[in-house]
Amino acid sequence: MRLNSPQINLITKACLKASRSLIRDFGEIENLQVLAKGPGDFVTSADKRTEKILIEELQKAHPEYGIVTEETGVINKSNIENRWIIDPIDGTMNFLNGVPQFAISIGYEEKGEIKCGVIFNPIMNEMFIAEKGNGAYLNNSRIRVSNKKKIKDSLLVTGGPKGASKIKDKIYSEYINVSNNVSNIRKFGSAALDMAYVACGRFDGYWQRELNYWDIAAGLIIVKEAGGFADFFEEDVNLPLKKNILATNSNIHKELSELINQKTY
Ligand code: 2AM
Ligand code: CA
Repeated sequence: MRLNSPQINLITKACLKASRSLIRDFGEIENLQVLAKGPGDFVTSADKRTEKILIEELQKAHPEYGIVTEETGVINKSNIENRWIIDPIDGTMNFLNGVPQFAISIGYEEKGEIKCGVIFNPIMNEMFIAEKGNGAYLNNSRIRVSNKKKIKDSLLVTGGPKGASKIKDKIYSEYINVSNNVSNIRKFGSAALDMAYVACGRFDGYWQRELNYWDIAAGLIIVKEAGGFADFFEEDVNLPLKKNILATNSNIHKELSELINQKTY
């Protein structure tokens, strides 16, 4: 592997350290204390413990960096030049149900641009890594998006709507519209892994509305460095923190974008 920025080394070390307790927690899932955070959204003690370890490890090297996390919120708010964007467990619902489809996701952002990212599924021992200009990797192997040319032959992945969504009908009709034009669609429950799977060609494309930045920050650079496209679509001025994301191989991007933008609802 030829990725060697100090930030990548820091993130991968932090992920490996945090994953030890995460793997233990996953093994004892039934004993975990579960708190309700809201409809369709849960937080576990494992989530908090994982995040604490990640923050401690990253802060050892750069106490001055800004940090945006799912559980703690924003640390060092004034530093917007260098920021870690952290999701300690993406795919919390899977984790809680004993489904091994979840990941730690960490992106490093410099002057508003994601420079590198890591998505680590500790159960499958799959670490997806990318650094701007240096390609994307799964463990030690270079990865690329699929070469599927036609959207009608494509296998896509999506997610949502979340329990509290106010646009459920819109999301369902969009799903129907897309599914009528592709080979099939999966719903795996981790935005970070959905993007990582597009990056390594397991899926040809992914779209989802109403995500948070930490769900997809690392995925953005991993898909792009794997030769794919990743964009936000339909930014909502009333919900500036929510992201609608579209990530595909290099062939079907325009077609999927058009399908999503067709107003059938
Ligand atoms: P999480 O597991 O960290 O909560 C599942 O479709 C994807 O949507 C996961 O990446 C999940 O992240 C995210 N998700 C679940 N509930 C959400 C919410 N209320 N707001 C934004 N994203 C959510
Ligand atoms: Ca998440």
